[in-house]
Amino acid sequence: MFSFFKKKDAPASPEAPPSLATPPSAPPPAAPAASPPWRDRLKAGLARTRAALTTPLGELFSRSRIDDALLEDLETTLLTADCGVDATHWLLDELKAAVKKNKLDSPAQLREVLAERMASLLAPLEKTLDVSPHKPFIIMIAGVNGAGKTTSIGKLAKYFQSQGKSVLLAAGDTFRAAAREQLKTWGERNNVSVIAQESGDPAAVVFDAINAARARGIDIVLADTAGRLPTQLHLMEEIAKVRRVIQKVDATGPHEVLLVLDANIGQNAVQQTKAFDQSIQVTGLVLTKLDGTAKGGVLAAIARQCPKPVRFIGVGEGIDDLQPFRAHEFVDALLSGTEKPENK
Ligand SMILES: Nc1nc2c(ncn2[C@@H]2O[C@H](COP(=O)(O)OP(=O)(O)OP(=O)(O)O)[C@@H](O)[C@H]2O)c(=O)[nH]1
Ligand SMILES: [Mg+2]
Repeated sequence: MFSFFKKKDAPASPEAPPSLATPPSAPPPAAPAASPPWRDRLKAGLARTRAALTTPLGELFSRSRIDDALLEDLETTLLTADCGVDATHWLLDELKAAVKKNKLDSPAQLREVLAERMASLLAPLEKTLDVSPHKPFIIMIAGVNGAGKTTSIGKLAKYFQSQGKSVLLAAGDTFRAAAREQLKTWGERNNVSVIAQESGDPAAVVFDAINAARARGIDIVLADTAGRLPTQLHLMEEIAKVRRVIQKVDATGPHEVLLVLDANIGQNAVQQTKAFDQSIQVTGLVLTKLDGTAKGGVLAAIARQCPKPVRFIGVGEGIDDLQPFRAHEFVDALLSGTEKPENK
């Protein structure tokens, strides 16, 4: 039914980021003729997280009463979904306080409180990216190898175009010719220009792209960069230089520094966010591959440990599988199906 579930042979999300010598990613797959509504795709995408959650949660919430055993099992479940120790304990403290204060005794009520507290935890991360203050609005994309940067740029180009904005792509991943080709393919699919150079310096490519965008009156520049690990200090210095060069061309830029995180990496997302933030001052996150993971709870860990606006979330490889993050919708999708069965 859903495009990304059909692709049984779709490249598996890497457990560990591949090295720079990783073979080029496959070209973007064709968009489905008619996609199911986003809400359905989000729910389907989060099915695995929910499965990790629902088996125990469904069971927990259909128990007859709230007791210590239930709260302990809930703690394990939240940790399994990668909420992290800090967020899990915060949530449990909140739940225990609500149980006491409101004299709750039914697990169904506990589910309601969990949904409500989870939503309030994630709500501060919901901040729409406003691209109107600058023209061109310069967005720099960073992240580890294979996180989904280039694919997200392809999806973002379509998204911004659908908002009536013109877009230009900068092929700042100059490590591999295939990376340039991958971006060009997305450019063709979206009918937008891609500024690339045969070889050389990513900062120079981005410099050219910003000037081209100015000359052409383009609204948004999306600058791709090569994947890198925060431990690769020379590469972190290189991306910091890209940032500095952008600032030289436009003293107000970059207007957004998006860190792309693969949801499969779970708790590592917290470390990556902190490390990239230190080098390039991250202003927003894109969380990809929520369809392939049992770890959607990582957003709760991010909310507690390194809060940054989650601008977009991705639940598939298709061009429409990326949307702005909405906390309530996310929590609904995460917990849907965990209601206490009617007849119990
Ligand atoms: N299932 C799924 N796959 C995704 C998602 N986003 C990206 N991918 C896939 O992840 C793989 C890597 O994506 P890329 O966009 O090439 O990642 P990248 O960060 O640009 O990789 P490098 O440039 O090599 O560092 C591709 O096969 C994408 O199709 C997503 O939300 N869900
Ligand atoms: Mg890439």
